[in-house]
Amino acid sequence: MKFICSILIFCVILFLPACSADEAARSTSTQDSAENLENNKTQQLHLCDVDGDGLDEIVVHQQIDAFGGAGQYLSRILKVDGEEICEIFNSGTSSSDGMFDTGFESEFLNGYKLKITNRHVNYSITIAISDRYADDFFDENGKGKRDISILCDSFMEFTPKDIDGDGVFEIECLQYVSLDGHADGIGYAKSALKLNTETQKFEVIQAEFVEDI
Ligand SMILES: [Ca+2]
Ligand SMILES: [Ca+2]
Repeated sequence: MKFICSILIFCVILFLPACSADEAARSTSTQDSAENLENNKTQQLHLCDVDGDGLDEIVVHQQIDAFGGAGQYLSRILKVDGEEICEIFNSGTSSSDGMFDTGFESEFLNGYKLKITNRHVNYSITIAISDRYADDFFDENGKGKRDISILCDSFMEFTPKDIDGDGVFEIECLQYVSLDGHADGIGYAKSALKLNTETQKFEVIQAEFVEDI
């Protein structure tokens, strides 16, 4: 399967225009395999420089399952080094629980409220939780009765963008957010990832929770 994916990636790359670091990311969406056509899954491919060496990396965003919240996705960044292809990011293996952790956390507040923060950046928002979830998560006085934190799904969007205009691309991400299961959706977590070239790890540099997109 990996071999087939590599062939597909390079076939698509062959038809992309030549590029330079100060252009917008070259992007394409493919639905060209029989399996993907059958399941209506989308693969997105972007070429852009995420590590600042002037050469493009390959950003691959694939839907791997249509079920569960907004679907399940795998996002990868590949670096071409001579004849070698090195994977420098994989959303499915970047943390111990098998999914990249963008650092969103939450706590219930009195009065049917939920406070959402982010470990990596100074961000906080307090939202009202609808009556729909009142009985499950709050007692009769509106006080949170369960010690849970929000669930952030895999990246439903994983899009390169040069946020600060320095020619090196960051990645804008979007995750479906729920309280205790996919049926308890409350909104979306937006974040931006940037490669730390010293640690060679991607770090969250922006974070925001939105109730609608
Ligand atoms: Ca590069
Ligand atoms: Ca940048």
